[in-house]
Amino acid sequence: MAQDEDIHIEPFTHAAGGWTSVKEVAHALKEAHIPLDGTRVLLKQNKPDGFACVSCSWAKPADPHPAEFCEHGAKATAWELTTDRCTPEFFAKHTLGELESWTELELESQGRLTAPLRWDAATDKYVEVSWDEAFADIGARLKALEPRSVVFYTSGRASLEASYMYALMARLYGTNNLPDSSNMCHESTSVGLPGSIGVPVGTAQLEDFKQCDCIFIMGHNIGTNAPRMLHDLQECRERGVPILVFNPLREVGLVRFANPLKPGQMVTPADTAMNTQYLQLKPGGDLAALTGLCKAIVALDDQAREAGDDAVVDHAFVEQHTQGFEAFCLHLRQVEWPAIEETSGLARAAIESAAAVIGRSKRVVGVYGMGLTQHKSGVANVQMVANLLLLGGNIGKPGAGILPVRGHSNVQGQRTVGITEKPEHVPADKLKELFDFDIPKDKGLTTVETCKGLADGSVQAIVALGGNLLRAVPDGPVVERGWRRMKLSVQVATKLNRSHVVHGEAAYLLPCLGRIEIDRQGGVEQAVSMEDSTGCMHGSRGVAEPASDRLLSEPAIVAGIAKATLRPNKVPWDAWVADYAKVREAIAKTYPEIFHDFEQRMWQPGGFHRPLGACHREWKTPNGKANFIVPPTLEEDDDMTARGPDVIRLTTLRSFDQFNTTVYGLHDRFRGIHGTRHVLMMNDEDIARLGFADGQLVRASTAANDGVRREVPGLRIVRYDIPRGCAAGYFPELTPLVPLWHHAVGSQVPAYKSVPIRLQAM
Ligand SMILES: Nc1nc2c(c(=O)[nH]1)N[C@H]1C(S)=C(S)[C@@H](COP(=O)(O)OP(=O)(O)OC[C@H]3O[C@@H](n4cnc5c(=O)[nH]c(N)nc54)[C@H](O)[C@@H]3O)O[C@H]1N2
Ligand SMILES: Nc1nc2c(c(=O)[nH]1)N[C@H]1C(S)=C(S)[C@@H](COP(=O)(O)OP(=O)(O)OC[C@H]3O[C@@H](n4cnc5c(=O)[nH]c(N)nc54)[C@H](O)[C@@H]3O)O[C@H]1N2
Ligand SMILES: [Mo]
Repeated sequence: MAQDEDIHIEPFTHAAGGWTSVKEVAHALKEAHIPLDGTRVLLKQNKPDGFACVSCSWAKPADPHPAEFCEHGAKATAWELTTDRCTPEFFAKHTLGELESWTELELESQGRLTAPLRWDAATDKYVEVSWDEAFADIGARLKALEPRSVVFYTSGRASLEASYMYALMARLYGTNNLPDSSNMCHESTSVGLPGSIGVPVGTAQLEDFKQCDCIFIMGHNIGTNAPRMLHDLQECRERGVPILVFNPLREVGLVRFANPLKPGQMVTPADTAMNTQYLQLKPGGDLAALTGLCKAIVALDDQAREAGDDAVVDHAFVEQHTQGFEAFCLHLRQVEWPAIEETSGLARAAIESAAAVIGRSKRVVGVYGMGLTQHKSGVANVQMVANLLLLGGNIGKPGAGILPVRGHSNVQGQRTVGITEKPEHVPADKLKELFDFDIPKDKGLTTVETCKGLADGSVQAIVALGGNLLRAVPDGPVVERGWRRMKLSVQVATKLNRSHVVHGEAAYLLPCLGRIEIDRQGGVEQAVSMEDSTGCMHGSRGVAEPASDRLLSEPAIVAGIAKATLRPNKVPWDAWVADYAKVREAIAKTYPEIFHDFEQRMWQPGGFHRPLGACHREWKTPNGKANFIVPPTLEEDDDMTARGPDVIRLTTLRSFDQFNTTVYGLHDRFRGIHGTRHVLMMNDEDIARLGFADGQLVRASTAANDGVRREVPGLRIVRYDIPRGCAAGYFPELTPLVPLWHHAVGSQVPAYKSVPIRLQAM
């Protein structure tokens, strides 16, 4: 834990971006021991002939700026290109038992993994093995297991090529157990939107930002988590486009932004006010706020029509394209304002004023992130955003649309090419035609179900293509106990993390090339591809020399495991590894509508967009219409067990200095919290009401009456501008407070954004 003298807390009074951002990029490179070469690499980031950034999934423009990267992207690049190495010599010095007490930052800071490793039971250490030996033993162990007891997890960074091969391997092996990080992230979107508008992903594209006349942003911290989007938003603000923000915290990037790519803004202190209305709702208050917005829009429409003015609802669109409008309106009319105000934490007048802006606009883009999806009502939240947009006909026309901002740089693409536990989303006929096998019929495990399976012993092995499952999932300690009982864990990774250190009977840690590195197969440089948040596919080519000559690429590792494990099959694994274009050929044959002429189109500036019916008002829903879906409740967690004045609702989020479970440092610059991540941001009045003081250390425990003790001690209370009755703190430190059963109805995305907790003085 940080020493008191290292900790300081002071509000950040500048704009996001600006000089600080430029200085930080240089600092990040220096800290990661990356000399000048790093700058050369950064100039290739998000360029048509370069590599797709390994940080966020924001769109890559067709006409990129010479420096098309942000401070966070630079940091992620630096983190991957570091000259620090975590070698077999390091592991010779440390038992895994010892490494279990290391923090995430300490583990990852050892640098890039360099050689394939096998856990040696006699010494409790990772020892180097040859790739052939590793594959052979993994294959033998997997063959001895029941396919349904094996899980193939993916974190959203692996390319379309690696992901397609991985999914194919799992299905040939005999399981649809293919959960990925999306199960903890935007699965609420993938489950919610098909019923509403017939697509599993967003419809808005970069072009739409140029034409929209209103934007609302709910539950996404753009300044930290998709910073390049600030440039698009800034251009909108400069055109006078109103931006409405719904967020419990006043996030700096959503308040003020100085563009480091615009010299004028760097020389003068000028910056852009990024929002026109900031609605600080309670965590979990979104369903109520959205209901209020829709209710107010319908009321405005009633008034306008009575007065003979232009309608506010797009009735022609509603009539021609949608179903369920009347039932939805009936629901809206029945919900009372006091309930909306109480549940959202927003005043009716504030909601009405936002509704007037949205209702009067002709081209609205609705942006959202984890603040909506990671709730018990995550699916309903997403569908409610769709409802709001449908009222104004804001789906399927230029300048308008829904925009779920995805997490990992290729998480959306992995789902597109078969990483899914749901067999109905896989073109079984095409796979049969191409590879002459029937995909397994049983539904596979989601991430939450995988954790349950670990806890009850039914999951006996995990193969993970990236990620840090143990630190990302709820009820980590329970899951960890199951993890230790597993027969096998195989982790494909770039850097060391807790999911590699905790292990079962047999464990392998297989180091892979990162996306920024040159991937040579038989001397020929290979390219890979990804899908961004706006459904555009891009080619990506590594530019840096690999961290070690013992690394293999992800496709090569997948092929290695596949060949050692699977019965004879029709997949030309070696030919694919020798030439990734052949994998793309197979992807194009499996999904011709999306990926035809893949090889030529992937280098198109701006990428190529996947066809989405909703973008041109073709609704691929069961009834052929866009649907207004009435939410089952107004409240986020109406069945949460514990209530009472001492129970507050915790939302867990990312700091400035992290990428998910990868913690770069202890600073959350924009929130002004330095030197510690063990904090609880709380409202002044709550601190006093509960008898605490600013800076006091407390123990948080989950207020769920299920007999399980979940606690995080040593949390420092930080006075913060946040609504009453709630608190915010960092993931992954606070993740142990989230119960595994506390997840979104329908999508099983853990409700990381609203956990009832109690506090106790320490
Ligand atoms: N630099 C960096 N970039 C990243 C990541 C990273 O860790 N670091 N992670 C990547 C991944 S995998 C993802 S999924 C995305 C995540 O990006 P975000 O979706 O921004 O995720 P969070 O940081 O969890 O924060 C969510 C935002 O929602 C707000 N919020 C919390 N609870 C609620 C609520 O109940 N309602 C509303 N309306 N708002 C709420 C928080 O204050 C915060 O501003 O970013 C991706 N990009
Ligand atoms: N409390 C709480 N918990 C959360 C969330 C939250 O908001 N609150 N957010 C959830 C969300 S949105 C997500 S997406 C998950 C994230 O869950 P994961 O995707 O499982 O976790 P990451 O931290 O992104 O994974 C980091 C690890 O990936 C490996 N890695 C990095 N690059 C590569 C690569 O190129 N190839 C390979 N093979 N490995 C690589 C490194 O070893 C690194 O340690 O966490 C979820 N957990
Ligand atoms: Mo995510």
